[in-house]
Amino acid sequence: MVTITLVRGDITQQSVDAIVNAANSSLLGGGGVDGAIHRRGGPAILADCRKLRASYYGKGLPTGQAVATTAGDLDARWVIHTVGPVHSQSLDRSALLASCYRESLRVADELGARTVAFPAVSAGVYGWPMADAARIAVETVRSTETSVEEVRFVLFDDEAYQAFAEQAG
Ligand code: AR6
Repeated sequence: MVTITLVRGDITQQSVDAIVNAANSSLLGGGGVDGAIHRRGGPAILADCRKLRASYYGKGLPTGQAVATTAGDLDARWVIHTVGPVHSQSLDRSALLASCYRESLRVADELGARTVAFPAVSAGVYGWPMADAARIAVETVRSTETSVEEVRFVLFDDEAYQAFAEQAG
């Protein structure tokens, strides 16, 4: 069974097989985790993303899916880009958020990654309430069959860390 660990910190500083990026469907970068990963990982990541756009994902990577690129200068072998749903008050998009974790683990399995770091997908710019984002993240990882040995949630601030600690504890 997968071991869940929690770290307070910056996901770009993690030493793991794969770092998951909370991307947008353009795959061409943005703010938050996405901006930090491209900044620290260097231009090789964007070059791979552009190739993916030109080949498989001309219309962008759909919400809830995941795809891997090089990790460039990061201390990891791959970045797995996933597109979280924007939170909605009127629509329940939690299945799409769960899909981000499941699909990222599926891609990690295909790659042979054993350690994977995740941010709190959708819980920043995309507005997902942190407690609910943490519940979906932990429940989905626990209920997904995977060869990944460690899932490390890397939480940027106290609120995020506490929310994940309540779920994973
Ligand atoms: N390490 C770990 N967590 C971080 C880091 C970091 N370096 N930086 C921010 N966080 P967000 P989203 C936390 O907005 O909500 C981008 O522009 C942050 O505090 O990065 O899925 C993309 O291009 C929050 O708890 O991702 C998309 O357009 C969590 O990571 C859009 O934002 C996720 O925040 C995606 O929005």
